[in-house]
Amino acid sequence: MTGPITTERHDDVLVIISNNPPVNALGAAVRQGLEAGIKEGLADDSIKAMVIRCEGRTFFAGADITEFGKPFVEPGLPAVVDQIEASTKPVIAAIHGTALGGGCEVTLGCHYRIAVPSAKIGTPEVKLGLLPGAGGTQRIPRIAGVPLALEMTAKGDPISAKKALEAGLIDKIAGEDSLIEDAIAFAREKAGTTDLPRASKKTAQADPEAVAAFKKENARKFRGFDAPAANIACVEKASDGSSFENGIAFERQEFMKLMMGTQSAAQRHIFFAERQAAKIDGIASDIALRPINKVGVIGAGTMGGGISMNFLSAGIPVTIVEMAQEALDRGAGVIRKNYEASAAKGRLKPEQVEAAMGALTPTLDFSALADCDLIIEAVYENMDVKKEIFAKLDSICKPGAILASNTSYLDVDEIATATQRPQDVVGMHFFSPANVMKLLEVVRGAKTADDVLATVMALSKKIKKVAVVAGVCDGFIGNRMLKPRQVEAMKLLMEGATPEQIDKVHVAFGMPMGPFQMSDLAGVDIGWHRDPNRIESIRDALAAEGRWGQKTQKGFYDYDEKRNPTPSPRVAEIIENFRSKSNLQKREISDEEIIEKTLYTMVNEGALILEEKMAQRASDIDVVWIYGYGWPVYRGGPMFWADTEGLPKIVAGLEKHGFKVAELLKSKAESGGKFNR
Ligand code: 3H9
Repeated sequence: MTGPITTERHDDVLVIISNNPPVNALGAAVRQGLEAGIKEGLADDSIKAMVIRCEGRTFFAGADITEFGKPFVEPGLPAVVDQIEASTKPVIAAIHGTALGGGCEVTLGCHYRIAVPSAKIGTPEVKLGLLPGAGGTQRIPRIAGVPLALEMTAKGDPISAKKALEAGLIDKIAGEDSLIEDAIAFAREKAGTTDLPRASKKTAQADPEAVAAFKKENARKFRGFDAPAANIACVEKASDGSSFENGIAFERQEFMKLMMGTQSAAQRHIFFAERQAAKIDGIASDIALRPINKVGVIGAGTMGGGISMNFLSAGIPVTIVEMAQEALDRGAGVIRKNYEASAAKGRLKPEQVEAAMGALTPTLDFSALADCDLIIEAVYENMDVKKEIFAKLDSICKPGAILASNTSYLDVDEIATATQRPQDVVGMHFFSPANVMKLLEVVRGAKTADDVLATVMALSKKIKKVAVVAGVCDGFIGNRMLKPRQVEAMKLLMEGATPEQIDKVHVAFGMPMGPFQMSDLAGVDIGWHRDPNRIESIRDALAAEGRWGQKTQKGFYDYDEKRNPTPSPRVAEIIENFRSKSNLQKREISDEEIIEKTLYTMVNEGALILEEKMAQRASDIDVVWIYGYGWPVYRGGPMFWADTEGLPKIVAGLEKHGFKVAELLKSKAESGGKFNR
């Protein structure tokens, strides 16, 4: 046999081996090979059982997503899974790494499953806006029951081998290093079995209460998404007394609906966009990286503390420096409290809390940073202060240490001028709360060395961040695009919209919150304290009255003790005052106008960012907005969304309101192009 599938005889056991790097995706050649492998095993009388296993780092990680949307090549995965299940000789799945999606479904077609202890099994299709479309929604509930099937399909998180064993999704745990031998021995044990267990022949018990509870519990998480409900419906179908064939027909119908929809296209776009973001144009992927074994953080405030936790959690020791003992103690105390809260929720073991805290060295002594490989400055946004710190770092830090600033908008090149080593300076813009938010904007200065950039990008994966390279410009990618949105939202207030109306439009769009809810959360007073006598805007007026947002229980909204917002009559008055002072007439503002002014302008700014090469690619901008600002993943990020809406429509909307349209956006709209291919 040629291609990614080969077979190997071990006396009476035929081992069917997939070798399709990097993740053994079930592309056409793999499916054809599997089909042929099973036929070979069945045709040979000396073969009594078969084992399916994979080479490389993982068992099949699912269907080949790159094939989606392309012409279909026989055989389909459902047919291959059915063929395996129908085999009259036992077929055993030997699982290592992650058996995901179609890979999990292949195992469910097998009569028996054996896995190493570190293996994970799951159906993450929902995260691609899909459902397991090769029988998974029908076989999982039949083997493991409705509640687990709901968890696995509609939420998509994989389960451990141990949990899979308990649930019957695997039959045996192999030795971590003896999977092949153990699987062959297991196959031999099962050779000759005539009544082979077949998942399709089992029945699943209906569990309407579990379904109702699951829907209620996850309503918030599933808001706006099509795929979770489709997964749930399929699992219900598997347990409502329908035949397996009818269940499969229903699964296929729902799968195709999702596959043709815009949500899955958006979610698949983000899957690849996230991986693409890790790649740096013009830098070889095998460039030698600088070792990062110890990290220094300057500033033990909210940002510094959160940043430190990322490294501590990844097992990298952190030295955290502050100016005053009290601030240092408070910062270290908050870190401990956060870890203990995670432990209380069962997410960490007490010994993990102690291990993380044991790797933290709080100090007032700047010179303790001398042996750090990476130092991240996380003090407040003031150029002079930052330059002073970088000059100090230049004199203390060892040669080759990477000097990073967590600035969210300041000029990294100017910061670098404070040192004699601008090639070692880079921006690392974490998002708050820095221990939770997945996005990291890595800011490439004019002189940042290639290996510095590559090291920081690789490190970000280690600390479980999704990193995007940004150029030096005001606000980089994310905050730069946020600005027109905020500016236009404020103008709309002046013209007659209310904060509630604007926020509602954004929430209905799928954002976790609207611009004014976000201001209240972040603090209406940000930037105002520098000049508290200034009352030039609605925002200033709110800040001057102590309406600083959620922290003072009033901002653009009034809040009760539980932080529930209600529209504020006082805010309406303040807006009215400003409106009359500006001689503006209040008018009706449509939801469509809100979208055009607040979201189309973001797309326009995104186009400028691309024109200026401040982002490497449009999909990077999408990643920033998904992971940094909660843009709904089912809309694929602002640039993907613009493509879906149609660029001529975006241009027309911008021109209607007199905005200057970015050249790139205009030319793409005229030529029928798109930001993302
Ligand atoms: C499905 O199965 C549908 C069926 O139910 C129904 C069919 C009818 N296809 O993530 P990594 C690439 S839907 C194609 O960096 P890791 C990935 O783009 C599928 N390519 O590695 C990257 O390429 P590059 C359900 C894929 O070690 C490279 O492999 N399954 C696929 O951090 C390495 O990936 C899933 O949703 C794929 N299925 O993580 C699982 N998967 O090097 C999706 C990966 O060019 N995959 N690639 O950038 C994953 O979750 C992770 O890749 C995995 C490994 C955990 C496996």
